[in-house]
Amino acid sequence: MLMNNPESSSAHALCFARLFAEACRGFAPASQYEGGFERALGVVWFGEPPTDCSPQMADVPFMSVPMPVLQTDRTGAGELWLGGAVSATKEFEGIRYRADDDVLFGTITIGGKDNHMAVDSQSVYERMFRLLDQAGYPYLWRTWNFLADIHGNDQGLERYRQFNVGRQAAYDARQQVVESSAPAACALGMRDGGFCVGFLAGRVAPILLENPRQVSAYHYPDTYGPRSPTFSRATLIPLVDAYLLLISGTASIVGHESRHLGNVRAQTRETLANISEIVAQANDRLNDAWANDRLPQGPGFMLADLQLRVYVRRPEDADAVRRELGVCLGKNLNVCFVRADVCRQELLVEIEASGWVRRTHGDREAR
Ligand code: 3EB
Repeated sequence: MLMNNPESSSAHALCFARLFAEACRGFAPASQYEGGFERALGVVWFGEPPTDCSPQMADVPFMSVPMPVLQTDRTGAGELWLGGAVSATKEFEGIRYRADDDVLFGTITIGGKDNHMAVDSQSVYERMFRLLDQAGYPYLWRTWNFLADIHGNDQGLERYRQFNVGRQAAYDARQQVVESSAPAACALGMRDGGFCVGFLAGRVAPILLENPRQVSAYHYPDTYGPRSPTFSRATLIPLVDAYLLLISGTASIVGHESRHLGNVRAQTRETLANISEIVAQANDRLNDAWANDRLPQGPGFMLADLQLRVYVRRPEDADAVRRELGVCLGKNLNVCFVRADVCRQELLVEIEASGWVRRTHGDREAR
């Protein structure tokens, strides 16, 4: 199995490793992981599912998203989230999940294209909140939302907008203040399947980040739908020995308006400008955190070091996006391309990113 994240060897912190299809035939040997698959919390997977899973791996909560992976050398790709002392897989109202002392990963797939999207999304989010409250991981850090036929009409409203109606209703029912609880997220359309959601939740509150270049999504005007999307631009999570940065799906939106219609290269550059701003916001908060920990200012997040996933609407645009990324960030990128429908029709590309910095650096005793 291929892993190209050096952090994945760290024994206790939550981390993830990139998985590739050719390495995942068999999805083992576990010996290639320190601690093997006992540490596996779950998998987020795109493209053709791996064949011949080892029994150990087959039990891991596995979110299989039927979106084509746009790489010539592989038919499937994803990431494996690793925790510390991870529980056996459990089930709660259709959600399969695993947890360790700090974090819970869960995934659920329901419905089909003909279901009412608002009902499905409210149901999934309510189940998720019930699980988080009962299991004691009250803070939602990240959600991945994938829905079939995202632009389709559902009782007079686009399915993505119905999805937002249902998601907001679940937040209303939980009496949560969206501004202080919305997770990092992405929401994309696929050709097949129903509605699948994956999520990470934890015992510590994430630091929620917004982007000054963009109106917060939960404050979008109602021209984008009767209820706003419920997500933050990023979450920064203080783990025991690292800060984890989870950047939401980010697109060519400035203020609340889509920019560079029809121009995928310009959309890519605008998206990178948005992500850069979010990274700068994260580094500001990191500096506050180092000061709090009485540590010298440590290294910050760097865009070119993050793990990226790029969703493109038209497969033929992937090369142009790859070129733009190369120009802006260099050639040594950790990036995976997936074909998907971005939630506004005019958007051609959306990029999400994640990364870590160590929480302790220099003298570990200096606390
Ligand atoms: C945007 O900025 C682009 O509905 O959860 C990005 C990330 C987008 C998450 C969501 C939507 C969502 O509005 C779309």
